[in-house]
Amino acid sequence: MHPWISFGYRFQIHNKMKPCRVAPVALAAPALFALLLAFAPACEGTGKGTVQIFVVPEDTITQGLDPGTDMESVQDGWTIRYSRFLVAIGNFRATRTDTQATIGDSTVFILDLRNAPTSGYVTNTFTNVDAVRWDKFGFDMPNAKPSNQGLAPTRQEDVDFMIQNGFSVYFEGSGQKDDTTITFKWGFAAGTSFSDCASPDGLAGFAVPASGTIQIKPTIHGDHEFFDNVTQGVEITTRLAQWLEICDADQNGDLTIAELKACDVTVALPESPYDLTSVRDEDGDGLITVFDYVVSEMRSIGHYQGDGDCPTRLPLP
Ligand SMILES: [Ca+2]
Ligand SMILES: [Ca+2]
Repeated sequence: MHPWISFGYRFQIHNKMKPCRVAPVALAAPALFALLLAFAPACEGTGKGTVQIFVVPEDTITQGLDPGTDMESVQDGWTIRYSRFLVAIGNFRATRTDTQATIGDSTVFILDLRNAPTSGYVTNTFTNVDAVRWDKFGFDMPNAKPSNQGLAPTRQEDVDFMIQNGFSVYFEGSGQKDDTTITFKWGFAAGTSFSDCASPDGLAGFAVPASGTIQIKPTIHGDHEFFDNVTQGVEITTRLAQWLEICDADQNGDLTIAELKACDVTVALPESPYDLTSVRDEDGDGLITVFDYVVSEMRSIGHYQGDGDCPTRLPLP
């Protein structure tokens, strides 16, 4: 094979995402070699770009869930609203499998998602990043620790509250149906890492555009404790909230963690429609209760680019 043709062949192979369309016959003319180099920066994989991380709350957190019959609604008539929703999130990281190169920042933030800026919290900006597909992306939602940082408009007292309690997630809100209102204030140490994130169209990680910026949006969902199973991948589920009233054993209109731990799943979350296959005994009391169910759901609230999933989840301290 002519050396220039050979070069052209390899050049194309190494730019799998968007091969440079230079015909081998052109490469056979050494006079055009400089021309080829001039075009090379236009091919993906040869430039540099910027990656911005935005932490975004799903609108179930900011606006709540409404009752109704469509897919996203609460099917059994309950209206859910949050008044406070705090998370620990960070250690954003990406790897390209082909070279094992990595980018990332281990900083963990405490964020008030109920009062998040309209476009989310910009937590990180990585510059001078190879303009290729970084196919492995992940992040952590660990139990809050003293080294964690707040970001405005998150209040320092909310940061301190999360750190003092070691929560990964904390929320306050209510469920309302007809004349019944059930309030709740729950924190969980449900530290979890989320990896192998893919966007809703199934593409792994993200592609950095040469001389451009890609916006990465880890998205926190606010409806998982009302699912009828612990989903992985596409969220095929029905949203139900009657268990809020069933578990309020003393019927005082406030559902406590203690009541969740005492709430029998066979009564509150009966088979058909509930599938508790993935629920673990999170508090180690030897029983599967509604508390275990809610904690298991809290280990699945980290998503990617809206409804994209991060199917590899592992417990974190
Ligand atoms: Ca109660
Ligand atoms: Ca348990």
